[in-house]
Amino acid sequence: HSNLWIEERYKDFYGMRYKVENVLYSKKTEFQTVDVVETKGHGKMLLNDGLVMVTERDEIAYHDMIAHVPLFVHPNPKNVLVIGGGDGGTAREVLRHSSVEKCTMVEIDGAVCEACMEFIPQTAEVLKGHPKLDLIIGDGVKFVQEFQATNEKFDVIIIDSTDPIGPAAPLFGPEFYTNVNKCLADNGIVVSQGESPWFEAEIQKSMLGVLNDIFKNIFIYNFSNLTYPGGLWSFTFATKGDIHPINDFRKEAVAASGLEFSYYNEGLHQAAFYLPTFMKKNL
Ligand code: AG3
Repeated sequence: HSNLWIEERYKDFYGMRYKVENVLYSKKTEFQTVDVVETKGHGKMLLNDGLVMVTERDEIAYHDMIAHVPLFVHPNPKNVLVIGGGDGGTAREVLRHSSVEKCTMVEIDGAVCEACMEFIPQTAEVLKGHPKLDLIIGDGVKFVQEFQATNEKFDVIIIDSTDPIGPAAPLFGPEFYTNVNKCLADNGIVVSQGESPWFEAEIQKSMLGVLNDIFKNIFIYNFSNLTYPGGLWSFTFATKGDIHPINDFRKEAVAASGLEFSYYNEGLHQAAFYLPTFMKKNL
């Protein structure tokens, strides 16, 4: 019997190992290596360049928190943009909101969508066709540059990226966020995958600095999952107008939506913004 394990190496000092039952997909694309494996304990798992992006067991924590936090703060989110998120999990959660009329998703690597549609329908079913989804395979950096020529604006923009190495690196810089800001409506919100507070304090500090120069209010919030290095992970939250993620949180809308969540709830939404002391230094 096979004794295959996969390991995500974090820098040169830490690794997380998973027993693999089956390798389902493996492809070297123009951007990265994309693998889908069936694990023994975490269900199907997507890795980009050997880094765990999604597992069936814990993806809900990430996708609930990246999508529902901004969507229950914005007063009336209708037009949403997702950059990255090729597995479909973020778009899936965005599209559960009845106020949302259109979700545009811009993923740079079509192979990620293709692999997930075939092997991880839990997140990617929505990509096979949803009347409100506009799936674009293309470069998000270019997209936000060019989109300004239209007179459309987004209410919420979600940056569901990989780590700031490889194809996602520009998604952490000032030029990108200047363009994101121009694509937002007046009361718009941008939420971004914000890396590990334990291991990447410097990256978080630099992200918050970039956002602070461009947006009105900036915050960082946490959630925990099973598979990202260190378990505790962050999202940044930045607003174009004067919106506050707790004071303007539409609490009543959570129950009124009739949606059921297995991770997200009213209490967690608020608690997520209360930070460990060492993180406050970066704000
Ligand atoms: N986005 C990737 C989060 C970063 C994971 N980093 C790591 N494993 N080193 C996840 C995409 C989910 N839609």
